[in-house]
Amino acid sequence: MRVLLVHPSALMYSEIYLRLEPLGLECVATSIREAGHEVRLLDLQIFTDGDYWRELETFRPQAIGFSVNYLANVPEVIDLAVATRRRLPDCFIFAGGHSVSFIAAEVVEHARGALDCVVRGEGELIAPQLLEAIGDARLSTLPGVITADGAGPAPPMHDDLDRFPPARDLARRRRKYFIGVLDPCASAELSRGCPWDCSFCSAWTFYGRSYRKASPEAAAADIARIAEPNVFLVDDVAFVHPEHGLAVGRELERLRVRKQYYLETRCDVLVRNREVFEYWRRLGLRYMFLGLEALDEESLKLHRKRITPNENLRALEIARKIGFTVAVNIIADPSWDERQFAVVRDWALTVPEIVHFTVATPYPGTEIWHTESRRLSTLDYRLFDVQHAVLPTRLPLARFYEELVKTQSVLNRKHLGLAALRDTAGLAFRLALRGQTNFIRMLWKFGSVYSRDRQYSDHFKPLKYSMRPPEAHSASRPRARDLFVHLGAPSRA
Ligand code: B12
Ligand code: SF4
Repeated sequence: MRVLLVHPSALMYSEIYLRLEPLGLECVATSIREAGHEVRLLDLQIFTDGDYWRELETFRPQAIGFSVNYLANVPEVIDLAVATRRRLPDCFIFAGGHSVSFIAAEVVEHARGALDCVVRGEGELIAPQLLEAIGDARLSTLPGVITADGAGPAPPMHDDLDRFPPARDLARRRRKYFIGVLDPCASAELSRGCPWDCSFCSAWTFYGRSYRKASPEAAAADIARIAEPNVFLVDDVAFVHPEHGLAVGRELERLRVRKQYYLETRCDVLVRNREVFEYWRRLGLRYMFLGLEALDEESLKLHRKRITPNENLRALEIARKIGFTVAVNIIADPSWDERQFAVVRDWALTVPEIVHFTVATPYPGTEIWHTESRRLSTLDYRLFDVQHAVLPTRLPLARFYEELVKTQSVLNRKHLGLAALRDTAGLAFRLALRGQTNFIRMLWKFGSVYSRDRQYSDHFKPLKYSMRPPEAHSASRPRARDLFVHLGAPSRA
C-alpha cells in the first residue's frame, strides 16, 4: 500500500529558534515500511500546502497519516483531512501523536467522517496492524484506535526502543532542520518517558510515568548513521540513569563519532549526575535546556517540580563551570502583574543563560487540566501553544501580552540580533558559505514574530473547532493511572 505520513506546519514561535525533524513519524514510517508498504513523508514545517496537493497527485497515497503532537495543530490537520477526503474519497485517513492521544474522540467527532480513526499512544506497533485492518470491522477494536463507531482497548507500550530506528532517509530537505547555531541539526532519542510527575506536563502521563532506554549499542549506531554534524537529543529528561549515558558515550567513542549535541534535562539530574555531563561535554555536548519553571519555592511546589530554587541555581553554576550554553524556561502565570514580570526580567538580565518564557497552560493530559479552578478563557486549540493566555489574566489581556513581549524582547536582546552576530560572526560566515542560513535568519526574526497586537488579535479569530472543556474541576488530584494513555509500564526508574 502507498502510505503518506504528514507533519503539520510549525507554530510561529518555535519557528524562530529551531525547526526539527519529525522523529516520531520517522519511527512510525520504519514500522510501516518493514511491513512491506511504500512510505513517503512530507513535513509541512518545510513544505507548503501546495506541495502537499502535488504529492497527492504524484504519489496517489492509499493511506495518509497525520502527526498531531501539538494541540495548536488540531484545526489545521482537521481542515487538511476534510479537504483530502473530498479529493481522495477512498483514501484511508488517520492521525496519531502526543496531544491527539488525549483528545482522540473529540477530534474524530470534529472531522465528521474525514478522519477514519485516531490512534492513541506510540505508533510503531499499531500502525501496520491498522493498515492491515482497513475496511474491516476489526478496526475499531484495535488497541489505541478510536473511530466514530467505537474505541479499542488502551494501547501497550513497545518494550524495545532499538526495534524501529527512525527512517531519516524519508525526511526531505534535511538541511532545513536546525536549532540555533546547530545548523543543520538532526534528532535522535536515547530514552523515552519521564519518571517525574509535574502537574503541568503531559510527558509522564503519555508514557504512564515509565522510563525506557535504547541499548547503548543501538543508540550510538543510530547517531553514527546521522549525516548532520549536530544532534538534538529529544529525551524528555536526558541522563536520568548516569550509567546509561556513560555507556552510550563510550559506544560513540568506540565508533569514533564526533558531533555537537543539544539536550534537555532537569536541574537535579545535572547536579546529581555531573560526571556524565562532563564526559559528554568532551564528546561534543554544547547546549542544553533546563526546565527551571519558577524562581520561588512556592511556585515550584505548585508545579510539583520536586526541586528547590537552590538546586536550580546550583545546576546553573555547574553548567557554567562545565562550559555549557544553557537555555532555561520560566512559566509565566496569567495572574502575573507588572511587578512579577519585572522581578523575572531583573533576574534574567543578571544571568548569562538564555531565558525563555512559556505561559502556564492546562493541556488535556495534564493534571492541571482537571484541577485548575480558573475557567478557560478560550476553547480555541490554536491558542494552546504555551505562548497565549488561555486562563483569565489579572492584567487586561492586551497589557499582559505587552508585558510578556516586552520581557521576551529584553531577554532576547542578549542572544539575538547584533549582540549574537558579534559573538558568532565567524560561525555565521562559515555557515553562509555552505548555504546554511537558518541560524542567520533566526537572529532577525524576533520582531516579525512576537508582537503584542498579534498575540492579542489571535484571540478574536473565528473559531471553527471548539475544544471540549474538562468535565468538572476538582481540587483533588485525579488518580495518575486515569491520566495515562498506555496500558502498563514496561519499566520504572
Ligand atoms: C522535539 C520536540 C519538539 C520540537 C518539534 C519536533 C517535531 N518536529 O516534531 C520543537 C522543539 C519544535 C517543539 C516545540 C514545541 N513543543 Co515539543 N517536544 C519535543 C519533544 C522533546 C520530543 C518529540 C519527539 O521527537 N519525541 C520522540 C518521538 C519518537 O515521539 P513522538 O513524537 O511522540 O512520536 C510517537 C507518538 O507520539 C506517535 N506518533 C507521532 N506522530 C504520529 C502519527 C501517526 C499517524 C501515528 C499513528 C502515531 C504518531 O508515535 C511516535 C512513535 O512512538 C517532546 C517530548 C517527548 N519526549 O516526546 C516535546 C513535547 C511534545 N512538546 C511539547 C510542547 C508543549 C511544545 C511547544 C508547544 C512548546 C513551546 N515552547 O512552544 C512547542 C510547539 C510545537 C510546534 N507545533 O511548533 C509538549 C507537548 C505538550 C502537549 N500536550 O501538547 C511535549 C510533550 C514536551 C513536554 N514535556 O511537555 N517540540
Ligand atoms: S516537566 Fe520535565 S520532569 Fe516534569 S514531568 Fe515533564 S518531562 Fe518530566
